Amino acid sequence: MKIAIVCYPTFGGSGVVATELGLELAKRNHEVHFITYSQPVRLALLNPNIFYHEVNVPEYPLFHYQPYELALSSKLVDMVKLFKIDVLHVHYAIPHAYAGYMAKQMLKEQGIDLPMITTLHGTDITLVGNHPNYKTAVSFSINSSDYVTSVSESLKQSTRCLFETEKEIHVIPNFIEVKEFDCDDTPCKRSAMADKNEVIITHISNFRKVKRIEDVVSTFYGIQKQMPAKLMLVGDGPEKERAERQALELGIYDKIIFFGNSNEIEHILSYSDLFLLPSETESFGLAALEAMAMGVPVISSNTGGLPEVNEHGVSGYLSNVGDVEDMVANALKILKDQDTLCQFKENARNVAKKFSIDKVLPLYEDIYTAALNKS
Ligand code: GMT
Repeated sequence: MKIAIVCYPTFGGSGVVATELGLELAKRNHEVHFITYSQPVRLALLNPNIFYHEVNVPEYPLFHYQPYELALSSKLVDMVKLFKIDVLHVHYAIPHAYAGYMAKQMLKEQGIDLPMITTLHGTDITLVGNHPNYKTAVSFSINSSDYVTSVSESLKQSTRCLFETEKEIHVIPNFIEVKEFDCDDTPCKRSAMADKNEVIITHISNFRKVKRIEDVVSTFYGIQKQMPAKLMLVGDGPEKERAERQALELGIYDKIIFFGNSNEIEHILSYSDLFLLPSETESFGLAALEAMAMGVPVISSNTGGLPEVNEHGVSGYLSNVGDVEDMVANALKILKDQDTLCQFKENARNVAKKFSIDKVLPLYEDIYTAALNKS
């Protein structure tokens, strides 16, 4: 099948899912065309089944806002015709589903029926898409898609609550490749990050308000009062400076390593003991799944789709949003002795296996086939 994928090319979860999906589809002999404004960060173009087409938006001084959707929909029409694309898969409703719909309409005029699948990822529904200024267009885009998928049951329910749509929504969770790994094999040494007696706590995100970075730092503060510990903060975003200030105020700055954006996620996770994800809302929590796949138990909030990923008392623990005291207590329950920690690490990996790419990818292939047969 020839599949066009539209996504954000950045470090965000939706872009990562779209890129990993495309790479895996290419391995299974599908021809995959990424269409976006820059090369996705995790995209390696070494596979002959992978293509990348850049959307250029010419700057014109008349425009206060440059019309990306217009350039994207034009590019889609051109690429679909040139490469005889079978299906279009857009990730993140805004503005991709809207631009995809316009491309579909233009192609229809030329006698081409292009089925469009829209995958809802989270903030396109719960935060941004729900804003009154976007809501009408997002509702329209969802209803105009041939198939709609969401990354969790929770996001499906939120979409039903927040938008006027009777559209069937297929839940296809985030996925992961659970690899065999050996901590000792990693080139990046644990000893460079922490002393032998220190536990390593990790958080990875885009440091937006929704991630509640203040709770990450406060939870770590509580843990390190009870046992020697280091905190690794990976990623970049608007809340990072505030986290630095908080760490200084609490007197724990020297116990925190700020990494910034990194392509070494697996290495960092391979020597982590615990992962923190206390988000305000989280449609799925891909970062938690990535941690679990590397055998890292998760302390998270119980919001959105997180309970579908992090099994309470098995792969980690869930707490109410903002309940730092409970998160500290739960973290200490896991870290209290080596046997308990090892058990949670093993459990985390086993739970992650439920989301293995081999199980999830066929669900997308089925949707593509159904969409193609319908058109
Ligand atoms: O919140 C992020 O980390 C980025 C965001 C995105 O849109 O790229 O992630 C969303 O999509 C991910 C992939 O489906 C989900 O795993 C994240 O839970 C979701 N983020 C939120 O709902 C806040």
